[in-house]
Amino acid sequence: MKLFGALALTLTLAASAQAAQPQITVVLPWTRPAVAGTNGVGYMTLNNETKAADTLVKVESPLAGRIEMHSMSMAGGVMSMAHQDRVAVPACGEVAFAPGAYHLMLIGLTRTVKPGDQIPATLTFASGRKIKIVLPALIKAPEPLDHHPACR
Ligand SMILES: [Cu+2]
Repeated sequence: MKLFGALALTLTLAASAQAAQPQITVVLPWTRPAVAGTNGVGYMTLNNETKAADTLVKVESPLAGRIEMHSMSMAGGVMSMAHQDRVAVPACGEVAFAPGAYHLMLIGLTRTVKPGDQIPATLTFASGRKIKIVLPALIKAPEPLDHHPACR
């Protein structure tokens, strides 16, 4: 009886530790409608609730030939995009992929993306962490959430 109790308690603790595991969460992923063969864009915010920095190294989707990470900057009144191999996600911090900033370029859409469509993608981090996301196609940027993830 006593043994069973201890075992049940251990399992319960293990389950709650699993649920409370700090992680990187992806907030408000979205894309814009675009025609097949052209390039789409992707936006999201990465929230790192962990005390370990990580780095986004790859983004893939079955609906795009490839996905590049781009930064955007203004120099002498000219907006330019630069390809980034890696995007750092600081410990206890966040990185926004948003219009006018970092963004995902979905190079060579394999089909037309209409408003309301859902584009699946997989994020791979330097740590080996993989996160599957779905980017809904929206005509207008969503209202940003007031999110303040706890860092543990
Ligand atoms: Cu770009």
